[in-house]
Amino acid sequence: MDPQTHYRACNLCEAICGLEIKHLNGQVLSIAGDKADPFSRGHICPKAVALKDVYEDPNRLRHPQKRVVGADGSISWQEIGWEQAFREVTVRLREIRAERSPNAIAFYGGNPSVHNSGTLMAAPGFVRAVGTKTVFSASSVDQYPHHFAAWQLFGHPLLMPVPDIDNTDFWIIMGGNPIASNGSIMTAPDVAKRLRAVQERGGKVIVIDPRRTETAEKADQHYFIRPGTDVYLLLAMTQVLFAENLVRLGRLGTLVDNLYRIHDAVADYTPEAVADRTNISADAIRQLTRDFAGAGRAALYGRVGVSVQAHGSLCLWLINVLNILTGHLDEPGGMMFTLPAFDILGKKHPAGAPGYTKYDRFRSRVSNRPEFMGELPVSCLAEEILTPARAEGEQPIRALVTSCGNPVLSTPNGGQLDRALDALDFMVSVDIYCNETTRHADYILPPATGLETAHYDVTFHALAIRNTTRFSEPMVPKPDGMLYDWEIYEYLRLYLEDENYSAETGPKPENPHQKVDLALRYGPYKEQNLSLQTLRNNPHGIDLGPLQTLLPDRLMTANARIDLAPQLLIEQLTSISEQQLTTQAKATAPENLKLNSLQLISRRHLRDNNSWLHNAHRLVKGRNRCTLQINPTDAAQRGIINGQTVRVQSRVGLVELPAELTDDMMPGVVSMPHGYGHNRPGVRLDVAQAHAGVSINDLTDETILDELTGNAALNGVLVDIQPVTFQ
Ligand SMILES: Nc1nc2c(c(=O)[nH]1)N[C@H]1C(S)=C(S)[C@@H](COP(=O)(O)OP(=O)(O)OC[C@H]3O[C@@H](n4cnc5c(=O)[nH]c(N)nc54)[C@H](O)[C@@H]3O)O[C@H]1N2
Ligand SMILES: Nc1nc2c(c(=O)[nH]1)N[C@H]1C(S)=C(S)[C@@H](COP(=O)(O)OP(=O)(O)OC[C@H]3O[C@@H](n4cnc5c(=O)[nH]c(N)nc54)[C@H](O)[C@@H]3O)O[C@H]1N2
Ligand code: SF4
Ligand SMILES: [Mo]
Repeated sequence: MDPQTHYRACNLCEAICGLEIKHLNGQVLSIAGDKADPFSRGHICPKAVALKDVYEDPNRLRHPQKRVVGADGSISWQEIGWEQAFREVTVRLREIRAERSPNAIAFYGGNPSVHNSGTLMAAPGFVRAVGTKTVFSASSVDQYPHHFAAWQLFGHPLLMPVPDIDNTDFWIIMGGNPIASNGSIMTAPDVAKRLRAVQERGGKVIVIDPRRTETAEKADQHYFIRPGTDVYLLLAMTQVLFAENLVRLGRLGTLVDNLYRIHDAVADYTPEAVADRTNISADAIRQLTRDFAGAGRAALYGRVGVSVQAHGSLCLWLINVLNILTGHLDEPGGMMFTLPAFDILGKKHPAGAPGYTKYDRFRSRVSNRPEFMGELPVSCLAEEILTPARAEGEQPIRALVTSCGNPVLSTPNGGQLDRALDALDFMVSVDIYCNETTRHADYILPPATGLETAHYDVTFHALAIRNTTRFSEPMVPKPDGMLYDWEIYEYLRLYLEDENYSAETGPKPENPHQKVDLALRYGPYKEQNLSLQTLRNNPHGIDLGPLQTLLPDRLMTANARIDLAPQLLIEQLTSISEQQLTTQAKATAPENLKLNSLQLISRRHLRDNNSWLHNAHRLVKGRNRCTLQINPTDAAQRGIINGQTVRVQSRVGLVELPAELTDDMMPGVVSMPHGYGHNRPGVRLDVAQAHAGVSINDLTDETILDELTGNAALNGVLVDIQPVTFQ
């Protein structure tokens, strides 16, 4: 038999590159970029080959696992059938719900949920069947502030603008490293080439980051900014716009309200007032603002670095405001809105309706944090488990379902969460590995994954810098005895809803990809006769053209206007203006830390993918990437030499790892990758354990949050660093 060729989109990161995979009888022979994909044009990165590794990985779970504790306390895992797994899991969930309450059962959804249309569309049905409000996800260690700003300004949390980098002449990147991450809230395959193209047409790229990143290396200019101080830079840039009469609202002039309130709110934040705090000189702030305002086509783009900090929501709000005030929002080459073939925004609210309301409808029990988008901040998860009921009717979490997530490594104070998971009565994980989180589960339910699945990028087409659409079929049928993720959620729902449910005679799981078909048929491109069948006939994907100007039609606010100065954000700004110290600095100043503490930030490497690709041999080989990067001056002050093991301590924990001395770090700031720390008992990841590293989130502090959203402030944590001396 001849090898077959399979075309699909890589679902590992947000770039959704097209792949061309040669395979024979289910054996992967090669993975290359799909040159006929109109969007990615043949680009791939080294992670794409890891799809083969995951597909073949002997550690990947292929049958439901039940944890068995022996008489001597030893733990073993028993392979069981699906019928037994579904029945036992739902019996326990029903019991806990009856004895306690639905809210005693928590749910955590991790990042791959969004990269997996089966989970994305089927998991919510199961959560509704449980009836719990205690829902968490990786969104609150990531992009909550983006959603919050989008909701406050444009009326819907998913209406987030993306930089039109193919047409821009001036691109400011704050707190993003797309050359390593391949872009985020900006689906842009081959971002390196697109960045180069900006420069080749005479444009400029400016990076603002406490680390001289791989992106900064390629940029025209890079400014070191002190972690957590971006809000002050943004306030000062806005102040300069008013002070130098650079505000040009352009087409949006008739749509915006409360311009004067912005003017008043920023008036005190002159460049001189913020220069020391931010580490960016007043002259540089003025020049940057003038250049940005004066550029014909310019985009100010911020990402994880400005989102996972104590002022995340203020930063994302001001970034949007700056784009609006300079006429760069909703204009080619600026920050633009997408019109995806599967439109995730849903229907507009009827005139007079209150608009989007999913904020603060309820609060977390222990820290009183507001709900947002139907979820609570994951920083609260451990305390919700560990804090007993303090009053009649209070309901601690007693059971947890995790889906595509590894919060022990990915959320702040992961060490505490690790301990909290042991205190649960019951835990279930829908996951392909037994890792740092899922090893605590009573049952692990592994879905077919990657090459075995059908996939439509519901989310990332909606965040792409060009409107395109593409559907991936499974490369091979899923192996006998395996279920797709959507089947697992649908069965859990069916067994939960009816205790006498039988898979033989009862209703069958509903394939969520039918929803894709409907969305395509009745979506924005219905005149082009889009359907699942059209996409099947076009396996390289279909180009729907560059981003278009969409306002005011696309606005989702109740009054179809943009309030530049929403009350919640103005109040938050007033409260930080009144503080001498930032919330972050206050909360991170533990008495036992020395005054010469450094600020810890995270970094990403092209060959990592959060916590879960370290079992792919070819992605972890080579030099150890789990190092503490530190500026040589800071190292010398502490007597630290390159390669030496250092002890890093924060309020919440302590880790030891090798130091890597580099001028790429701003003095006063150190960096570690996240997603490492595989050296825990019971983890079944042979390759990852041989490259275990340590977890940055054993240092990050769950009490430091963005006040408005509860998003974790993972960056800027104060740490004390000492060389480890061997005796
Ligand atoms: N300090 C620090 N912490 C961070 C960050 C940071 O920059 N610094 N970044 C944050 C960000 S942006 C994010 S998004 C989070 C990510 O946080 P998480 O989503 O909690 O972590 P991941 O490492 O992505 O875990 C993915 C899990 O999904 C499983 N998985 C993979 N494929 C499938 C599949 O097809 N089906 C199922 N059911 N499971 C699958 C993997 O085995 C793994 O257990 O981490 C956050 N944590
Ligand atoms: N290779 C790889 N690709 C990935 C991932 C991965 O783990 N590995 N994860 C995926 C996920 S889940 C996401 S969300 C995206 C994230 O995509 P990006 O946002 O591009 O990710 P990072 O590389 O973490 O970039 C954040 C930058 O912010 C900087 N920074 C830290 N603190 C501050 C600060 O206070 N101010 C400013 N201005 N900058 C700061 C950091 O130095 C870093 O360079 O990447 C995705 N792609
Ligand atoms: S850039 Fe992202 S989508 Fe493209 S091949 Fe690499 S991991 Fe896959
Ligand atoms: Mo993320």
